[in-house]
Amino acid sequence: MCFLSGKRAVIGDEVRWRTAKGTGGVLDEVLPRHSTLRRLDKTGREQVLASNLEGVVVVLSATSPPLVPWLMDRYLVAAHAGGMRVVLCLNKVDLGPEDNAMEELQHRTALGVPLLSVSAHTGEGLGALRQLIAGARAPWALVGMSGVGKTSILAALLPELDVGPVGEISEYWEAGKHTTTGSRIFALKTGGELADSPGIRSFVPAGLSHEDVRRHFPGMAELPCRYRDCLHRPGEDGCVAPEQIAEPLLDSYRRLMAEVEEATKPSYA
Ligand SMILES: Nc1nc2c(ncn2[C@@H]2O[C@H](COP(=O)(O)OP(=O)(O)O)[C@@H](O)[C@H]2O)c(=O)[nH]1
Ligand SMILES: [Mg+2]
Ligand SMILES: [Zn+2]
Repeated sequence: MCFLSGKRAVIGDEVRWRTAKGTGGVLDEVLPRHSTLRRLDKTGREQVLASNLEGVVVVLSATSPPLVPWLMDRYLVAAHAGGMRVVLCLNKVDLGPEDNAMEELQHRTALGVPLLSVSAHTGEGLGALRQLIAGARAPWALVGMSGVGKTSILAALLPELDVGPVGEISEYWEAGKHTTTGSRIFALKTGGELADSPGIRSFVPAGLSHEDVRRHFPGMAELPCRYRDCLHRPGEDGCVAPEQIAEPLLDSYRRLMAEVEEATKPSYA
């Protein structure tokens, strides 16, 4: 692990570094990030979770653990706002469908959000995930709650236990390689690169404006409300969101919008 004046390189970062006696190396510079996934940490400070990814695979399970709709929506908005693609990935389909979860997912797929259904245990659907990853120019990362099966999916995609790490930099002053801390990026034999990530319980996207939320939340940008910049908040004049957006999706949107409003409120301290 390398440190740069207290600032950590995150998964996907491209860095300049040099070898140093007694340590793994010294990190000189984190190169500009093409895309980022950012959230607020527990203390309210902005934290970059990953950078330079093609996208995130939001791993979900319908039961054990149950689907948490608002969490996947936050990943969707944060990743899109940060310049990344998003694919929802319902794992554990071998356990059978669960009506509530399927309905929640359908609200989103109907608005164009891509969904893969897989089972890390039976291998069902993993071909489509391999294909997605093989076709990308940058790594994808598995994100989502603890227990949904991220590590199981990674292991299923690496049956040969090919842990050929992309994150280890082998040449002095070599720039443009991916480095990781804790998590690593794995090269798949079938092409492309994939990283695991630790599960997180809450996700408050960082650095978002109201407009970012409106623009990147599924279905909200295109609504024909009376005012073109309508934020679809409760009681908004001439807002058609309640008629056109499924209630649970609108609730999730409004909850995120309210949180962003709270986070971006000017303080007069
Ligand atoms: N039935 C079923 N269980 C799964 C599947 N994938 C993972 N699990 C189980 O879910 C639990 C959590 O898996 P893990 O990969 O550690 O989840 P992570 O916390 O997201 O990395 C483990 O008990 C796995 O055996 C699946 O496709 N089907
Ligand atoms: Mg895990
Ligand atoms: Zn509206």
